[in-house]
Amino acid sequence: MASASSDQRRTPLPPVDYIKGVNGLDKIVLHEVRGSSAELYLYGGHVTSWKNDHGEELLFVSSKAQFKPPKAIRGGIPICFPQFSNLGTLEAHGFARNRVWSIDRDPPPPPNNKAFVDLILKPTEDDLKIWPHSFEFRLRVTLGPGGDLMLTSRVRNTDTKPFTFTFAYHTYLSVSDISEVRVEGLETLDYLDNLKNKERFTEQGDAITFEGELDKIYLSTPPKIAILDHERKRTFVLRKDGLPDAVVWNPWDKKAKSMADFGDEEYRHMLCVEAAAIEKPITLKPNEEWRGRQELSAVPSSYCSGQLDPQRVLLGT
Ligand code: TA6
Repeated sequence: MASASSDQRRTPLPPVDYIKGVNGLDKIVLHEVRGSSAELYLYGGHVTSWKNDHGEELLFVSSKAQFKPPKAIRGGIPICFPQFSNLGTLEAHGFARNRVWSIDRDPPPPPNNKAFVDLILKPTEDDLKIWPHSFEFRLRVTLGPGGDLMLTSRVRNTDTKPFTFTFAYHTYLSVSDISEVRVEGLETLDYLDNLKNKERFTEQGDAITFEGELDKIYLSTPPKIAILDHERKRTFVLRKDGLPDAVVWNPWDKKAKSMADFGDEEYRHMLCVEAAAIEKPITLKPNEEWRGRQELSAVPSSYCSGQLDPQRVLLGT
């Protein structure tokens, strides 16, 4: 049998595929030439997969995720807008993650040599009944040449009056085992503890490790946070802009068992680190636009009994 020509072997995948995903939901796949990929659903504007050039999945999606409106997909990167909260009259964490977004066929200037897609969300008549503010939300998902995953949200006030919102990229990272994980970059910061009635505390002076349920909103955090997975010798670096806060959440065993769309033991293999704007809600005047960006990269870390210098990771040196 004739072997594929070298050209055929090297024929690159189209950078963007439009296919059907779970339950026939519309899904977009971004490919990067060295083999990295990302996937997102129009439902929720929801990134559900980010793989490195070895095809390793870097995000966590629960095996019990329902992929069925109106329930948000459990895992990946849910978009929390127009509120980050389980309180109030809106659905928990707002309604953006429970709506079908459309593809922006006339995107602003594309990023050079990167695979990307632009999605757009505008409120329906029903949405305006529960949140009476007209807006245009453009989400750009980009896969960079090094496999970095970037999400850029632009929210424009298209109404005649100001509105205020809070926001988070509710990112679920895949980890070997939560006991192997530490988070650098949030030391000594103030945080609101969701497990203690959102009371304000100050974090201790060294890395965050995990021995039980943790649900904290860190305030005015640095633009870079490192999540180190000792077992996999992998460090996630989260860079953010326009998002001063960061939520860190692991449900642990009891809360895991209380979630129907989350496996009882899955808490061991995930950690949420969420670039957010919560403490100081964002107010937009008519026609004003806000931009919130997060970039995720996964780097090999020779993190073994302190060999990795977290400061070097955070400072990017
Ligand atoms: O980001 C942490 C958090 O606010 C937790 O309190 C927990 O409720 C989690 O979000 C999941 O929320 P969800 O609405 O997606 O079940």
